[in-house]
Amino acid sequence: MARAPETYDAVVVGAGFAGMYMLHCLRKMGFSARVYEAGDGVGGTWYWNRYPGARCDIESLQYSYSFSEDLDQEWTWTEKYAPQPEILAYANHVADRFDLRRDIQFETRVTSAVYDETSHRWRVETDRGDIADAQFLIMAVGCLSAANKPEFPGLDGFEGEIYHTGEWPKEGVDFTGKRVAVIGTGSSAIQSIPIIAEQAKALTVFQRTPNYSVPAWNEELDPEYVAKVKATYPELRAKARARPTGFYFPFNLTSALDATPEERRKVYEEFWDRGGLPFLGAYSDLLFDKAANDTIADFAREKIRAVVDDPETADLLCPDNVFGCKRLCVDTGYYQTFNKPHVKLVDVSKTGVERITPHGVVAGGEEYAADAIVCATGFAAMTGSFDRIRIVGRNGLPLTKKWEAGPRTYLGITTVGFPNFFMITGPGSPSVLANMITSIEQHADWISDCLAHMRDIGAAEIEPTLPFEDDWVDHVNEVSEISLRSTCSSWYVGANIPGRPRVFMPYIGGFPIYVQKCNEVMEKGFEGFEFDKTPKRNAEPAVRMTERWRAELDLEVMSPAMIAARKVPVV
Ligand code: N01
Repeated sequence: MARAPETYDAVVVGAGFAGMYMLHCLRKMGFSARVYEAGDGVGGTWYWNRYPGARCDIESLQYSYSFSEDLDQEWTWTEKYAPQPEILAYANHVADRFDLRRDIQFETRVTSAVYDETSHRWRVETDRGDIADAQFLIMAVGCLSAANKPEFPGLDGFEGEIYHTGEWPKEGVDFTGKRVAVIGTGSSAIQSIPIIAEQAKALTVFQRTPNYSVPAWNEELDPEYVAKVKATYPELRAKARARPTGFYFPFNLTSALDATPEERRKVYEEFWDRGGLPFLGAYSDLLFDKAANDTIADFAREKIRAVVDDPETADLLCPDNVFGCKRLCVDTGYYQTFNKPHVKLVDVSKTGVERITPHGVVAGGEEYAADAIVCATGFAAMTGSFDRIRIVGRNGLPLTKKWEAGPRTYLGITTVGFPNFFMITGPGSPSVLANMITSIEQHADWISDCLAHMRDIGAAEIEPTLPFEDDWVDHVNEVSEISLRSTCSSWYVGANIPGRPRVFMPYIGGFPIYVQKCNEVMEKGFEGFEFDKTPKRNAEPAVRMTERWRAELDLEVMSPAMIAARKVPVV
């Protein structure tokens, strides 16, 4: 007998940092909710990516929730960049602290969600046979969650073990005494390779495109420093929200081209010594002016050559594309690893990985023996997790069909044809170009106020309108074109996966500018949306959860970018 549907105000898909906070907000606003999560625990990205060396690359004191001052005070990070187990422990602490688990159903994957135009509700089905009937469907599926597993010929016949960094076994993997092949040299590879090399008997790294990486200089946090931050945490959080990247770091407002070579070297050395992503703050025009970018790229290549002993290997490790165009990597001992006698780099830029044999990997006509293969091959970014679910909107339109030429959204939160459907950090929002946790909180707060507004005015349905969506998509594209980041083959544009449309997916206009836009849309009674198919009901809403996002823009930091981007603020 078919199960009767369970009825909720909202179904949330995913119990990562987005799903957890969304659930907290929904409860706070008095909505009933069910969260479905494929894993057997909370944490999302930090649940799945358990590969050796996984850690955040935004300082933990900022890469954490900011919605609860009590939480900020009671949790203590131990390292500048927390390792994955500590971040997962934090996620579990939050789940317990806010009693979230009772509304989360684990080990359950949502398979289908179909909108019923008559009832204005979503019918959601799972791989466990659940059927849920909900007014709102909120996708908290993450931007980098659907693993990209290239179908290398012969992979099925491999007699050793095969792993993907994004689906790492819970019990861990011991590579001691093994010959390991790592395919890929993105952030996951760059973090894991030094640790795998410590265990493995032999390590062969297959590189299609080299990446720039800056040292993390990770360290244990000094308790005095932590106490100092905690004493003024709200101020730090406010400063972070006002920054284009949603986190705070020192930023040099001058142009790289106005400095002499000697001055530049001094500045680059100073920012290199700080390490990590803030290295990109060395000058204001690095991501807008190719000549400025060449100066930082030269400096980074020099650093690689200074570390790597074998000149041929060093050459292969030196990228020749725009610095920071692909997501910048942050490492601990990555380049040094290639000086170890049992570590070998194989260039597959021309031939690709040709095939897998039962005992190894073939590239350039040569077989490299391996007992284990680690695919550090990334994700079907931004839209991959949506594609895995059969999502059907108005008039039977599947989301995959609507997005077949690339995702189209209004604000990266909603999309025409899919009423009562919300995305947290969806394509067309800052998401991966800003502090993800900050981006998540801003979206969940905005969605909460939107839903509460609908309850206030008695609306059953909300949907964006086409002209506003088209304008937003045009704006997202236009802004991306003035940043050098749109110029290379990265996962930002879907170029890592054959056959995907090439569209710059995240919004690069800067986090505060984006937040300001979301605030304005809301203040104008949710401009660009229709409630129950009539724009007349767009009354001024009450500001509840979004109050804290009404931050002043950090114009000092924005202005150089504005100039560089012809009056459009980009970082
Ligand atoms: O994935 P990636 P990732 N044959 O797509 C290669 C975040 N993150 O998991 O560049 C051979 O960056 C591919 O080559 P190419 C962060 O935002 C953060 O490492 O496409 N190689 C590339 O080298 C990051 O950017 C942290 O030519 C193939 C690699 O595999 C994002 O997640 C840590 C191939 C994939 O790199 C994704 O990172 C980890 C093929 N068929 C991740 N297919 C932090 O530090 C792909 N490759 C917080």
